[in-house]
Amino acid sequence: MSDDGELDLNSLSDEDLVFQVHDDLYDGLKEEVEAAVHILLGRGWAPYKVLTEALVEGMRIVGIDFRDGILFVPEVLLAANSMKAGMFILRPLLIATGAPRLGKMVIGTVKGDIHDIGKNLVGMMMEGAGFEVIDLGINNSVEKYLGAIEEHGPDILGMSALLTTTMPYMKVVIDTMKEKGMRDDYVVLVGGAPLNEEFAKAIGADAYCRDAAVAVETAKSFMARKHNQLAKG
Ligand code: B1M
Repeated sequence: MSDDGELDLNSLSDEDLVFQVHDDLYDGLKEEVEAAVHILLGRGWAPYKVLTEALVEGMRIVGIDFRDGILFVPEVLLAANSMKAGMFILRPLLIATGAPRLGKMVIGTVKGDIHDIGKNLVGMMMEGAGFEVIDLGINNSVEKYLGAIEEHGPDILGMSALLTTTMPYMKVVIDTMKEKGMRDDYVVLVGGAPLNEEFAKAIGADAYCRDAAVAVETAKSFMARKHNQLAKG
């Protein structure tokens, strides 16, 4: 504690500071979260470690209490804003890898769904891995996805859904792609907390991605396959 009774984040051990970030995220204390992210980076933590151990884990705890009716939408919004502020600091660090361009991805959250933290994280990690990412934001209709595909000609279409009520919309998009005879021209990756592999298979996606790291690995392996096929002619 400092003289004025405020907690001095710098005085905490790494472990305590990470717990403090979880608490501050929970309480929606954006400036404290930002300060702790800077401190951890200053102590030599890799950006990805800060992201996963401090921010993503903090949001996981928020999610449990939201589910159990201990936290409500206004509090979760504050937590989400704090998370985004932390991610904003990490973004350039996660992206600045100088990796060669591996491919292009269009990504967006499906219609009716405004959750974007996970989708943003996937976008960041994909950029960091060398993909060009076109982020359509939230609440995307099938027309919006198809328009973006036409405009940008990506290798991969990524869709995110966090609600059991919105995840079926992914099938609407994939079915429309099939109807238009364009499904096989793109790799379709899907993700979001309520999904699983079975669901991805059932709707005709190419793969389910449990988290951002898996999304990157899956995208890379699909791109490698594509290049091998092209090389074979
Ligand atoms: Co919402 N919410 N929420 N919420 N919210 C959940 C999803 C919920 C599980 C909470 C709960 O009850 N435990 C629940 C859904 C229940 C269900 O459908 N079965 C829920 C609900 C009910 C709601 C509302 C309906 C609440 C209400 O209004 N009564 C409402 C819906 C609004 C709408 O969308 N129409 C709502 C609103 C909100 C807020 C606005 C307050 C806020 C969103 C703020 C924002 O995103 N800007 C919010 C939040 C923050 C959450 C929780 C707490 C956290 C989500 C999050 O950001 N996680 C969430 C609880 C939970 O998920 N446990 C919850 C952190 C993020 C890093 O993880 O998003 O899973 P995640 O992303 C991961 C992977 O899933 C994967 O990689 C990411 C990174 O590793 N991934 C992909 C995600 N997308 C991918 C796409 C890919 C690949 C991988 O493409 C290739």
